[in-house]
Amino acid sequence: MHKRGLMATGQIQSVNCGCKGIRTCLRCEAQVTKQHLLQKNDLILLQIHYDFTYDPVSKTAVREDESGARQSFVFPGIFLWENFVSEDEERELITRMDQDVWRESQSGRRKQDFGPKVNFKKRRVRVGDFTGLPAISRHLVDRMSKVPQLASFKPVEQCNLDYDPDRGSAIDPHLDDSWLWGEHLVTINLLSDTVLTMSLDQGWGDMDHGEVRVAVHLPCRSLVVLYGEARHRWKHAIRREDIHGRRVCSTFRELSAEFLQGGEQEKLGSELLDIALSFKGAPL
Ligand SMILES: O=C(O)CCC(=O)C(=O)O
Repeated sequence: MHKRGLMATGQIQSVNCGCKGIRTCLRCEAQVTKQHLLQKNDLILLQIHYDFTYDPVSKTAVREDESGARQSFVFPGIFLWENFVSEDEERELITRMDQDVWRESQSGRRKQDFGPKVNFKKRRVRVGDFTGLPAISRHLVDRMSKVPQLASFKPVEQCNLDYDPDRGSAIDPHLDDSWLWGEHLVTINLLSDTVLTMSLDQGWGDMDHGEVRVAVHLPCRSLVVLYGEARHRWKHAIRREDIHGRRVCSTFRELSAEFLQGGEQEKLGSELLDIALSFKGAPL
């Protein structure tokens, strides 16, 4: 059992990064004093973590407890494909991405979006300026369909994220929306190895009084699919300390049942998919 202090930093105003609310990166943290970081209404939590590592062969989460005894449980909902792209493809993908504008995003990330215009709070989606996924993704999407779970995967959105240790890039633990986005989240990890941290706040089995975390190692050029429990129950995150060099990822999302055949918004879904899969897109 590891005890560890976590500090939320309150609201920090910043002029030259994309952070809002409680999100921070190294750039905006440099603008405030330590005193501000420790101000009265900052939250300091002592949390207990149980840290497991995901074993892709046995599909289990494994750890050794304080006495050296091995604990494990089946961890459902992850598929990993190592070397999904070759080194040449990786170079070409990055070169193409870098020809487009990277926009500042939260927590020291930069991003490029190819997808419909969405207001998640109001549950509204429209085509907006969406012109499709980028041409270079066509062969990647074809290749994905070789994964049995992805045989009928039709991505309607691609989001490229750029992480840099000098900006303190990270993404906080979260669940992706499931009103608009469907069962599978598919991510290609480029340029450096990292760790996808899966977490359950309220614990698991005997460990019901602490946070349970499972480290999923993502080698450079691998593809990872989250579905089932890993998609809907476990939060996912990339921690700042797991970014060791520039890392770029592309996440592909499909539509939920409401936007597919027989769903209430089938017509809109079909229009969005036609645009997405024309592969003529430019980032928004
Ligand atoms: O960087 C990643 O691999 C995860 C990205 C992610 O969780 C997201 O875009 O919601």
